[in-house]
Amino acid sequence: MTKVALITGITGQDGSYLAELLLEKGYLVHGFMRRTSSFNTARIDHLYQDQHEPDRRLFLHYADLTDGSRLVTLLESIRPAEVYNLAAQSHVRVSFDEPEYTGMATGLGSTRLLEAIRMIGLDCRFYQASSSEMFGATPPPQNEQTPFWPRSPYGVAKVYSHWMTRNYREAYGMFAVNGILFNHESPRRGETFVTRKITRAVAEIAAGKRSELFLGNLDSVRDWGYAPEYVAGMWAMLQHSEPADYVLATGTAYTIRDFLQFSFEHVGLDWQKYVKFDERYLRPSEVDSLIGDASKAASVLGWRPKVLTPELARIMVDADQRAL
Ligand code: NDP
Ligand code: GDR
Repeated sequence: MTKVALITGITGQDGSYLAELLLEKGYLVHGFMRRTSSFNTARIDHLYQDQHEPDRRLFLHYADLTDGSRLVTLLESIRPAEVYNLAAQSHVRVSFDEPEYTGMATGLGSTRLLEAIRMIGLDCRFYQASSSEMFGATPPPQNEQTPFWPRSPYGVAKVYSHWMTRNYREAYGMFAVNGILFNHESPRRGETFVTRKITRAVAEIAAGKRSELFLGNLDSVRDWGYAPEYVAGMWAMLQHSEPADYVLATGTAYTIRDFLQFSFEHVGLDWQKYVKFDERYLRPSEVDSLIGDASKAASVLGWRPKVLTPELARIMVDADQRAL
């Protein structure tokens, strides 16, 4: 029988790659998107099928994670076998400006979804997009046993969602899992995250269209992987016989300076000539170092990342040059 999946946050980076993967696997895919005054579907336009096509396999619905009754109504009618909760206010810096909204969407949004599933008695598997930001100030390497010490309203909201997901698993026997994903990027990464901000600037600087790039803290260490490989890991978590939480990461560590180096040297430029400091991009409390240990995902799911940060930077610069 054809499997039915639901993706919240289908218009985001991960949602778009996951929709592609599930369609390739033969699923019927339903996606929740927000109503916005201008189009927000650029990442999934290539998958879009007209409503009147007879064999349509992608269905989009307006829904906001802050609107619980809408989630109940839609889940009741779609009755998916797998629910991937990827929607969130996902920007760490912005979460300091909008802590309350971040709590409502990134935190309580997951509870609304879990509670909707429980209320209608839906038998489905649930994936929660947990984050390495939950580890915050706890030193690396971080794995499933590492204590959380979130350093932003975003990280705090994700910890809440993480524990609610575990609680629904323990309290109601739900197949609910947390994927604790370290940073993963791609040419579809939002333009205000540091990797994409850098690779877009590199493309523009190489084309002579600009001469400066303003950034904040260049010393933080991140474990950057390639988004399409990470959504395959999400799917694998929901196919396993037992629900459990998994870290996905490359296990490698680079600073923002390293990412600048990889990106600028790919077009033969010296980053130090173009990068300027702007304190507006600093965070009130920073996460200094995230380096993941994904050995559980490797041994249980057979998940192993192939693209590491230097190659990732080149993929993203190439894509931004083509887009320009
Ligand atoms: P994006 O920011 O690219 O996508 C977020 C998605 O959530 C978008 O579709 C957005 O819609 C939607 N959204 C935001 N607020 C709401 C809301 N109130 N109701 C409904 N939808 C909403 O994030 P990513 O794709 O990078 O990440 C996917 C998930 O994984 C997020 O939950 C993120 O926090 C988490 N995560 C990401 C990591 C990463 O490195 N990328 C690492 C670990 C966790 P719109 O397009 O309209 O803005
Ligand atoms: P992060 O990603 O906070 O790790 O969250 P981001 O790319 O925003 O920041 C990474 C590091 O770069 C430093 N930095 C800057 N960041 C941004 N955005 N803009 C700048 O100009 C800049 N200059 C320096 C930051 O201080 C930080 O140390 C991402 C999101 O996708 C989350 O949703 C996800 O959960 C985590 O990754 C894992």
